[in-house]
Amino acid sequence: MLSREELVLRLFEIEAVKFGSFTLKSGIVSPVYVDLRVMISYPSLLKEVSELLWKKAEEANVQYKSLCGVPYTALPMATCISVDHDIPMLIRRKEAKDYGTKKKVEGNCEKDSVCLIIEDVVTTGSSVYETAEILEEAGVRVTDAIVLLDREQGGKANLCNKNITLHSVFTLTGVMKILVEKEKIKPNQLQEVKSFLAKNNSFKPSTIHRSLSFRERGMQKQTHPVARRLFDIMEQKQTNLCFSADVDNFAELLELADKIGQYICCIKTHVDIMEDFSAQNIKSLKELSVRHNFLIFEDRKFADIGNTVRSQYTGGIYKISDWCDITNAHSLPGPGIVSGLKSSLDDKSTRACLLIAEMSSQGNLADSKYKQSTVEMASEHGDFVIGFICTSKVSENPSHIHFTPGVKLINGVDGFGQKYLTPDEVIRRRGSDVIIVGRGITESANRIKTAKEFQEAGWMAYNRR
Ligand code: 5BU
Repeated sequence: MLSREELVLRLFEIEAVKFGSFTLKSGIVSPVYVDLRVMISYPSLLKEVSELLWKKAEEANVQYKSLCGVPYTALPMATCISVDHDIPMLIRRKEAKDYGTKKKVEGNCEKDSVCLIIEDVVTTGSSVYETAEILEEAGVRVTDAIVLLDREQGGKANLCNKNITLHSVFTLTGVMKILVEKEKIKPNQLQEVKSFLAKNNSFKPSTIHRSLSFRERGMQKQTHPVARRLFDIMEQKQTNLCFSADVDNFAELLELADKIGQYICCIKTHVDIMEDFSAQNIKSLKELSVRHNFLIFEDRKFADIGNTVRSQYTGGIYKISDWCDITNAHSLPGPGIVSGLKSSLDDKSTRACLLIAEMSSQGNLADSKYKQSTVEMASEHGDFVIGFICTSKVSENPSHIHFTPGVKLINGVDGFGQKYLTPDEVIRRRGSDVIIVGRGITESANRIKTAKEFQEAGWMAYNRR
């Protein structure tokens, strides 16, 4: 086995770590360049590195059943560990197969078993997190990741925010210190890299808003009045449960709203599935929302050009904008959809919108770039957009509220690909704010008791995070 110093010198020799002036994809000029892909041309070094990664997991006493390398550079490293130590491996596909099973993960995903992620270099931690999300969708849990080189640009803190502990064999400055000692680079190069890293850190301390209470988030200056009302209701009634009242008649909907109103902060409707829509029925729902203090959210999922959604929001037989506090829209058509919706409102302080950043259904097409663009769109329309439909927290802005559908008391999938997660997973682990529950309540033999159970589970998860 090579010593740590010898290994660093080898990495320097094969130019896996280079110093100078490099223009990165982002346009930023960096004094350091790391590319561990070259290692596959040096099998004995690859074996040494893999052994070090495995040892790191041993030292940290990580308990795991399988391992998975982040594609592509860490794949051969994970394979070496798997073969040398007889540990089952999983492979994350970069693209889901478009034929056959559409699997995103290959290998035996034993439900709820822990999978250890192996990575070559971590900068922001996003590749590790993306891999963890896909593994978790496949049913395994991720608690830890081992990386050969931490570039110290916020990845560890970002992953910690997502409840993943990152263990690194080397840090970039640690590698450089060895190279300075061995007189391969000059001390001023180390200083230069240090100040580059400090300036280019992806961890924003604002992320501490995870621990801000709903009340505090309601009090932020930029929080929209509708979001403020919702945060207030949540704290007052101690509930982050939004009931998805997917029934087809108002007698049932009004009865449910009356019976479980005390446990919810919001009721979600699909007005176009009601058999008996009428202004009078909507008036009755409004009255119940005042009596029990909850908001009304029409899950209309607008998806057209601005001019059309404007008419769909205000006109037709439903006149949605007359009665719903919150509605939602796809970001797919671009910002015109938001401008169109809000242009119809005389008073923007009483109506608000959630943008759909991702859906709860399997195989939905929202990738991380789509999510990111949706968050940017929301930020440009803070006078109307108050948050997102998503499966985990997407925005660091404490004024934004995250709503997550696909919630039941146990994980699972329905017959049409709706994926269910538990309140604890959604609120505590994934950092969302509000659980949306439909059939978890409507299909229960005792709907009132079950609604209370969801309210308690959602609130407990909020208090635990
Ligand atoms: P369920 O019975 O708890 O599966 O109902 C979930 C509700 O949330 C249902 O009304 C859906 O139309 C709605 N929904 C969803 O499930 N997933 C999404 O991504 C969005 C809405 Br957007």
